[in-house]
Amino acid sequence: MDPRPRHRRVLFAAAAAVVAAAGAVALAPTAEAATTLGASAAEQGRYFGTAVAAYKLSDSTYSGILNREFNSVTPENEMKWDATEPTQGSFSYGSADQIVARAKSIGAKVRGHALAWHQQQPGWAQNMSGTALRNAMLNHVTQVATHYKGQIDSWDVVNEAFADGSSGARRDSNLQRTGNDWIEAAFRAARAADPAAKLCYNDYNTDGQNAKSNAVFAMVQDFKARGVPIDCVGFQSHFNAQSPLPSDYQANLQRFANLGVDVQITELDIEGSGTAQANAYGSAVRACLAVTRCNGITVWGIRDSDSWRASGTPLLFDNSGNKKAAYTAALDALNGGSTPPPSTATPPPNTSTPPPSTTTPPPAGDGCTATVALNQWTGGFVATVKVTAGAARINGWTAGLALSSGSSVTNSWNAQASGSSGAVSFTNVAYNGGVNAGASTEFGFQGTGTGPSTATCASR
Ligand code: G2I
Repeated sequence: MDPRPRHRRVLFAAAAAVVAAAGAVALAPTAEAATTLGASAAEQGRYFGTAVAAYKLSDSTYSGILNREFNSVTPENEMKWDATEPTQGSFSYGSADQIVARAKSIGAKVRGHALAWHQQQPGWAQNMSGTALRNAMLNHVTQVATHYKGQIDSWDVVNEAFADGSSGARRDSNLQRTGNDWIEAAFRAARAADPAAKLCYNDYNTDGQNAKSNAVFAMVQDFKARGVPIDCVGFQSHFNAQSPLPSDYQANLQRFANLGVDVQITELDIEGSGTAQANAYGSAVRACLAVTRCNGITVWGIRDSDSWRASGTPLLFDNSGNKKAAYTAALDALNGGSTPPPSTATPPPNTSTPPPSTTTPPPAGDGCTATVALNQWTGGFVATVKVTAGAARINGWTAGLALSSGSSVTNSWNAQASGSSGAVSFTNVAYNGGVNAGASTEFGFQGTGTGPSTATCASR
């Protein structure tokens, strides 16, 4: 059953067709479960985005994942003050324009980041103060927002303007020293320049309720009361052992939404690995989905190696661009599926079935083999199936698996499922049918009951 209103389904299908026509992604093979983060978020009326670095767009692994998975992008550094106005009054948009062009070509939204911030200011601004700095900042906001007028979904107008800790005070900075009203002045200038963009205040350590988020809350409440134009609040959500996903994350997003602004998760990354990391990603995604005004989620980079905290492996793809357990958990949460229980209940042991150590040559006519890595817990499982071509390239494949009685498939990705219980088969989708000799591709599925540990493979 599809709970979405018909117009939404039609819109989504049309959007997906445009993207597919651009050669970027394949259509979701099943109506129930989309197979990419962006498509799945779109089915929920939301976006799933990533920070993008312009210089990496020529990296084919990076670009391939970007084009396939995401329907929103945030330039990681390219729209910051030092990048866009390196010399006062002289603007440089080359790298940022490249990212905006890519976003357009894949049908993705753009989050603008960031117009006014105490960091990454050009040297000339760092040395300014008082009225001269205030005017320079307002001119910067006006010029950049005008350049991108009509192309930005949401702007981080002001970034990180509050102090950490218990003071609830504004952060001291050259901008703050131009007068406490610098934030609202920046928002007014941005609204005048691009009335269609949503205007956000963005910060970190505001993800749960604390002195800092209380101070931001009071500012937003005051802005709404006085008619200062503000439309959204961004929660960066950089999590690690010192700063874990707060238990009141959803409640905190909701209390801001209740002020009449949208909320967005803007720079999500969660240090860790394996099940613990996957569970945290699942929780973060579900928190957003539970808040009607949570428009979307942006992760702060694609592969672990792209992260500003690379050593903490905080992202959804590993250094080679493979999907991590965290990816599956995020996608599963977007699809509304059940997530494996936390490891405390039944330790989902690392029961990956190792691929057979002796490779028997595939029988004639069957130019592929399939192996299953199974993550089984009480009552459910996730199976990741690796399809490997034999001595010749194959142009399509079907993997067959036998489910035990009472077990069934609830959701699959990167393949078209046929049947959900007993003998089930999975056929390639448009983008992963061709596999070169000796090379592999992976698909996966989730189910209830007990998962299979072997698979057969037939090629075309
Ligand atoms: O620090 C993490 C994020 C916190 N919230 C605001 C975000 O804008 C911020 O992003 C990071 C970027 O991920 C880094 O890539 O902001 C850093 C700067 O504050 C960025 O680092 C800078 C390096 O410091 C520069 O040395 C380098 O030239 O990246 C620049 C471009 O690669």
